[in-house]
Amino acid sequence: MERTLGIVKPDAVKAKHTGKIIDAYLEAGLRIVGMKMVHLSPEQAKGFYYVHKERPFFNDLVAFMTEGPVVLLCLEGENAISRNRDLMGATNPANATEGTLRKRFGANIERNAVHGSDAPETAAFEIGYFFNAFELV
Ligand code: IDP
Ligand code: MG
Repeated sequence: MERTLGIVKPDAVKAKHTGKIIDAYLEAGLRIVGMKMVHLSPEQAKGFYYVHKERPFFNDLVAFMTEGPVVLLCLEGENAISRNRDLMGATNPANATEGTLRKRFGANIERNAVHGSDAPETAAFEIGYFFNAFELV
């Protein structure tokens, strides 16, 4: 059993895709064990994406992730991390497989609708960054 962090990013929340994305997680057999809507501050977004702080797109990414509310989800299931990455599709929606969340709802390499942890270590960091033990059922 594994846990991963999913985020419905501000573009997808604004476009009213939250319900469809949550439905896709559930249909894929991922259980929701934590969920909340928040509007991230710049400091919170920078801390979450600190691994990318030297990347040229970092400031734009922080601006994007703070432009409106996001939905944070802790998802659980067997191989939840890689299964969620498969469900999401490639970072750039143009390269994403048909039917994936980023193909369905992403606009471009930045505004790509969803986040998903990419490894057990990052999942542990990301879940702990946003949820405390009492918020996970
Ligand atoms: P991932 O979300 O598929 O794991 P990462 O490389 O970890 O992709 O990048 C984190 C986020 O940063 C992406 O989801 C996307 O929103 C943004 N991003 C990644 N690469 C670029 C880029 O080349 N230009 C603009 N934004 C990018
Ligand atoms: Mg990543």
